[in-house]
Order: sequence, then C-alpha cells, then structure tokens
Amino acid sequence: MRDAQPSTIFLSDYRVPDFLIDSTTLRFELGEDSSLVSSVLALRRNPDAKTSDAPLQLHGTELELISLSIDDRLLADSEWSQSGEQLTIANVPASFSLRCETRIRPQDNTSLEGLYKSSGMFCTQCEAEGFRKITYYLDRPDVMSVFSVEIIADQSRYPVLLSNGNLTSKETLSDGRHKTIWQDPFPKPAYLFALVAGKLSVVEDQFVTTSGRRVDLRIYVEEKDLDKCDHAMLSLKNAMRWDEDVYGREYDLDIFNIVAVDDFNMGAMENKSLNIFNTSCVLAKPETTTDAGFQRVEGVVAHEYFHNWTGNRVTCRDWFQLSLKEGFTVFRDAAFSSDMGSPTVKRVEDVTLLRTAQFAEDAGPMAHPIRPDSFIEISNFYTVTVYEKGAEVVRMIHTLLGPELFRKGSDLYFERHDGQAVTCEDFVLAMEDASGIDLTQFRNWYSQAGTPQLVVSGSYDEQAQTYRLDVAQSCPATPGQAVKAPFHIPLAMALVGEAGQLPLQLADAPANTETADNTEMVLSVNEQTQSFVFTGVKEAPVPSLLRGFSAPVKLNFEYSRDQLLRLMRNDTDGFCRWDASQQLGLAEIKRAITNLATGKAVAPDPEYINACRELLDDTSLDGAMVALMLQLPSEAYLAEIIHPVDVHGIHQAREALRTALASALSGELHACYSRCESDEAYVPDAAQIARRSLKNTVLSYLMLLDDEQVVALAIGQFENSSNMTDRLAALNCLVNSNAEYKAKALQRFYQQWQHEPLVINQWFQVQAMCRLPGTLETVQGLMSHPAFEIRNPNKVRALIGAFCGQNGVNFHREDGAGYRFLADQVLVLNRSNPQIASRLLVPLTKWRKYLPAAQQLMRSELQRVLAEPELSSDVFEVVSKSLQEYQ
Ligand code: B3K
Ligand code: ZN
Repeated sequence: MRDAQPSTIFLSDYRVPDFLIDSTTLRFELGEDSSLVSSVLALRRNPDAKTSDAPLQLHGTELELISLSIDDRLLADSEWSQSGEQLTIANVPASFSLRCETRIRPQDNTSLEGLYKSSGMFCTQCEAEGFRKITYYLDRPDVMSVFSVEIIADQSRYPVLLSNGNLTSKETLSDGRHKTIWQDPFPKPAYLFALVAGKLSVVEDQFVTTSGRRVDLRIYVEEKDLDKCDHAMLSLKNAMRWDEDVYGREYDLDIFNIVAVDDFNMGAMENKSLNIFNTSCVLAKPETTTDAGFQRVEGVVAHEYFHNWTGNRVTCRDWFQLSLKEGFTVFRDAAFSSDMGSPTVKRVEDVTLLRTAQFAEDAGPMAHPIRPDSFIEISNFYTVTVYEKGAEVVRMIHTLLGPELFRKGSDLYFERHDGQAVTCEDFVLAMEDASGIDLTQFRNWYSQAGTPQLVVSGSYDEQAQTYRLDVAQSCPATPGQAVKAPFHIPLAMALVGEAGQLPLQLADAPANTETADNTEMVLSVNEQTQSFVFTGVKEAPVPSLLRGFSAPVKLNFEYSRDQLLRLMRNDTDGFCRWDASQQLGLAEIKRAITNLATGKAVAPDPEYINACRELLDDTSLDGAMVALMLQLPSEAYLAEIIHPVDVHGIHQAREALRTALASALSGELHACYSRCESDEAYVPDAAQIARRSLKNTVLSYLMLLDDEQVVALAIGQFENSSNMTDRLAALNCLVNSNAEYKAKALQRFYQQWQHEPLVINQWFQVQAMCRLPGTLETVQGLMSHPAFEIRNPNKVRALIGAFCGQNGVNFHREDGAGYRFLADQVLVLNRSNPQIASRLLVPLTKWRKYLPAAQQLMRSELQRVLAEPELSSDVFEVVSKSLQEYQ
C-alpha cells in the first residue's frame, strides 16, 4: 500500500548506478511460518558514477531486517536509515562485502510478487521489482551479478529445490531438512533470479545444440499433470532449433528447467534457466485443452525460451526500455508460431488483438509510447503497447531492411551487447549500422504514442495510363503529447486488376522505395501528405494496401463494395483478403444499425451473401481463413470504429445480421458442418485446427436459427467429442441459447472436470461470457462456488475478467450494475493483489467513448475507487490517470 502520494519516475532522470555488485551469495531457510534470507554482496563503487562518495542506497520492501554487516563488522542501528522502499548506509568503503539477514513471510504474500507460496510450493516472481521483497538489493536491471544460491527446506514437504544455473551441491541434513546449492555463471539482474521448492514430478528430455552441447530439459509439475507436458516439451525443442536456424542463437547452459505453478499473475517468466510458468501456459492434452490453449502453450514456451537471448544475455538498462526485450521477443515468437502453423491465420489473430486492445489503449487515458517516458508503477506498463505494438515496430524494421539485413542487424546487436544492459536506441543503432539504412525518422515510433491514421485516395488516368495514390498521415493527441511529428510508415501495396496483380512502376521512384517483386512494393510514407504515381497501368486497378498489415496504423480508403468484393475474392495477400471481408461486414453492420434504429428489417446485401456462400462452398480454400472471413468484425473492434459506442445498438445489429446470414445460408452451413466432421485422432496441427475452427464457426451461425435439429447437433457434439475444442464450442453454443439442456450440460461438464482446475476455469469463462440477460447474477453466484478462489489470478480472469472485458452487453447493463460489480472487485483485490486489481480495472478506464449515460455511471465508479484511502500505487496510477482531463 502506498504511504504517500506515489511519485512519478522519469526516463530523463536515469543515472548509472553508484555501486555495482560483482557477486551475490544467497542463503534461504524456508519455513512454515517465515523464511530467513541471508545475502552476501560483493559491492564496489561504479567507476562510471558521477560521484565517488554517494551513500549506498538499497531497495527493500515488506522486509524484517535482522542484521547488517560490512566486511564482517555488525552495523549499529545509527549507521543506517530506512525510508519508504530505501535503506541507506551513509559511509561505505570503495569496495566491500555487505552481509544482510532478513525475515520474510511467503505464506502471507498474496501479491504473488517476490517469494510466495502457491499450492504448497515456494516460488518466486521478481520482474519487475519483486526481488526487493526478498532482500535488500540494488533492484534495477543495469546491476548485473553472478548468483550463488543455497536453499534449505524440509525434505519431505519440499523434495525439489531449484534455482538458476547449475546444481553444484546437494546434501541431506540431520534435522529432516536438505540443502542444495545452485550457481549461475552468467551475470544477471535480480529480476531474473528464481527459486522453487516443492513436491514436484518431472518430465525429462534432451536437446543437442548445433555445436553438440547436450542440454537436459525438465518440466516440473504436480504428479497428476505428468500426462500434460508433451506439447510444451515438443514446443521447447522446436523453439530451440528455430532460434539456431533463424537467428543463429544456441542455448548456453546444460540445464533448462520449466516449473508450472497454479497461482501466477501472468503467463510465464523467463528467469535464467528456470522458467516459471502459469499452469495454463504449459499443461495441455486434447481432452482438457482447446486448440487455442495448445497454441498458447507453444507460443509462451517459445517466448520465454527466446528471452534467453533477447532479455537475459542482452537485458534492459532500465524499465523504460521494456519493449527492447518484450517487443523483440514477441516479434520472434510470432514468427516462430507462424512457421509452425498457418502464417495468415497467425497474422490475422495478431492484427485483431492490436486493432482491438492496443488501438483502444492508444486512444485511452493510459496511452504511452512503446518506450514510455514516465510511470508511477512499472507493473502497469506490461501492456499491449509495449508488447504487441513493440513487436510491430520491430516487424517494420524487418520490413524496411529485408530479412538478410535484419539478420545482420540482430547478429551485430548480440555481438555488441552480449552481457550488457542496453536501450532501445542501441537496438536501432545496431540495425542501422548493419544495414546502412537511416532510421532517424523511424525512431518516432519509440517516442510517440497514439495510432497513426492514413487517409489514402486513388485516381486512375486512363489516357495517361497512370494511377496515383495520395496519402495523408496524422496521429491524434495523447496524454502529454498534443502534436506529433510524421512517422516513417512502411506501406506495402499492390494494384489488383481484373486478372490479378499489375506490374508496378513508380513514375519517380524514390531511392528508399523497395520492390519485393514487380507487383508488390513497400512505399515509404514519411511526410504529412505524399503522392505516388504509377505508370504503365493498363486498367483501372483496385489498390491492395497495407499488405500483411505492414504498419500498426488505421487505414482509410473509400473502397466501393465491388472493389472490396474483388479483393476478398482475388487478393493474394491473406491479410488484405480477410480485411476486405471485414470491411464488407462492417458496412453491413452499419446499415443494420441504421435499419434497426428506423424500425426497418435487417437485410444483408445479396452480393455480400453470395460472397459468403462462395466461401462456404469452395472446398479449395483454407478452412481457417474461411472461418475468419465469415466471422463479422467483433463488438470490441466495432467499438474502435463507431463513436460514440452504443454497446447495445451494436450488439443487436450484429446479431440480427448474423441471424439473417444464417437463414440465407442455412443449406450451405449444414453442408459445410457435415464436411468438417471427422473422427481422426486429435493433433493440434494447422489442418485440423482449421477444420475445427470452421466447423464451430458454422455451428454458432446455425444455432441462431432456433431449430431443434441444430440444438440436437450441438448436444451431440457436446456429448460425443473427445477433444475439448469441439466440446467447449458446443457448450458455448448451448449456454448462449434457450435450449433446456444447457443447465444439464453445465452440470455434467462440471462433474466430469471438477478435478481439473484449468478446465473449470473454462467452465467459469463460458458462463461469464454468456450474452443473455442475467449473466451478472450468474457471475455473482459463481463467486461463491467452491471452485472459485479470489486469490487465484486464473480464476479471477476467467470469471471477473471475462465478464467485464469480453461481455459488452452485460458489463454495460444500463443500470450500471456491471460497473459497480467491477469497482467492488477492484477494491477487494487492491488489498490482496494490486497487479491483478489494476489490470481488471481497464474496461472502466475507457469510459469516454460510450454514450453519455454510460459515461456518467462509469466515471462515478472510478471516482468511488479513487476515494479509497489505501490504494496501491498500481490502482492509483490507472484510476487517477483515467479521470484526468487530457484532451
Ligand atoms: N517478462 C515476464 C513478464 C513479467 C511481468 C511482471 N509484472 C513475462 C514475459 O514477458 O515473458
Ligand atoms: Zn516476454
């Protein structure tokens, strides 16, 4: 809890540390009531520091200090002082050994930061600033040290004792306890420290690196989960090989451990050689895990593994540089997942996340550049902007340089900075130096927040056979940044004619324009307004713009319906093809909104229905793409496009359109469903995932027909599927219908899976996301269900998070009860787990974009939260910034 008004930290205030820590020796005595931590730090003054007489200031919070000594001399109380999170020792030599003993209470640590207990085991989470909850330290990423860690604990309760690096000693003590010592030869910041002690079972495998090093791979889980580790292990080995092949990066130690824990604030953590994972991101088997779950495991295992180079070997100088490791690592894991599965589907999924959550963040009160220049609580900046937009920025560098020069750039970056704590600027500089390409203006992506908007128009001159694109860019004001300089935007494009793409010839080819082949080009948009003229254009083309979503921008081009239909049918770029389908869907929804508002029936354009029919009938198409193209733009995406947001109007129009499509295409939908049925053994590969995705998209359309036979189909799928993807999709359809069977389905599902917490989370989530009235009451009732635990972040996310973040119509109930519910839960969690509380609050912070009545209700709940006397800095930052006037 904060003791005073929390203060803002600025990037511009960065100073190198006054001291360095050459080695860190830790000793943990883990107990049932409390644990003792002893540390010996080899400290010396930093030769690069501005002053040579600064006092030693260490970070520490919620610690009971037992003793402090310097070079074996015990310090008197008068020799040190404490204020807030800082311990100050005024007089210290140039180089010395500091010994410190503290007592901590992991059992009472509900913040899940520092050392805590989860399901009977001890585990740690130190990023970003959790190490200071373990002992006094220079808890900042530019202080890197070699660690030696001794762990002592009861042998029967905690047979497995793990830390980073190599196990150098193991000993049974005479008092029923045992002890291990771990040494990590790689210097690392404290945020990468990890410790685990518990009763764990292990799955083992091996990997031989390209240079012949044998690495032992181990996944530690509870015994009951031993049968759910194969997919994570396979993903790990695939990721290790991929990083060698694509980036030339090998693993550097003889052991790589993964531990799964139930109570975890996020997905996983890349601690050096001891990754700690949320069970939801490591455990998977077909009976309990959906396709999306399998893909998440693959993606997160790879992400954490890739951090070994992008994050651990080369780390961040300070937390403002977070995107240096996170943006780059997300870019790497996306490319890996794309190589392992379906590239277009992966791209569409990533773009969807960006266009909903990230664009919303960019347009809201917490908008920040991928390299923020200030923060109150760094935990609030593990955002879609830093991660996903950060990855898009790296992706744009990849697009501008091309794959070979990008690889030269990453090689140079690793060569220059291995073992260092560096900045985003160091990354860009390596890319520039290796490629010779000037990224001066491109750097605006690091310093400016907000989503740039591109307004593009095209004109064809038949006589001159030229086609001209006029491009204007702008970027809305964001908190603290009223005016923006133009961005350097790579605009990938093609011109699509009747029979395919046309050759491209720029009239006045600027030097910085790259041609991938002669029918596709990346235009460098870097001025406020710009024109590009193509010559030798033999017919009036349809421009295919922002191919592959080449930049994280909003694009506006006034396409006609027929132009969009051409792109939807013929574009060779999967993203643009899908996007054309979404733009057509958007136009239909907008028309449906108007129709409903004026008392008219919702009748989709016959040409649009035909295009959907073609998608359903064409068996040569990728099923996953068909599924994505058939799904209308989500309500979350619509809330980014239509202002002010009338949640209920949008929902009704979208559902009415879906129902009209379902009745117009019921024959095709039935035929497609039957074609997608299969009894082959489950494999989470692209082909099977595509088929299930299409089948379940089709089923959700069919359910709108209010037809007993379709309900029977859903019941059959629910009862007979052997995989969780199909079973859960059927359950979801039933829960959102008026089928009598739904109560029974929910009950049977619970009974069957009550001993699988991750499956029960899905059960909570399906109910929390039910679109029908009365869902808030259901959610409130479920909070007293014996399987619900407010201390477990996965359960909070599955029930409260899903209801408030993904169930627009119910969260935005007109009586404001949804808002009140969220504020109540935030106030409860503010005390036990501030990180989860502030994350949960996000849907309320977007209050400015809704209708006036909703705005008022949302704002008053935010004011109620702000009035709470003991707000954590996490919640305080989000709630106070979201109430501030900024535009
Ligand atoms: N680096 C961690 C995130 C830590 C979040 C701390 N609040 C996981 C990841 O991005 O890989
Ligand atoms: Zn990461």
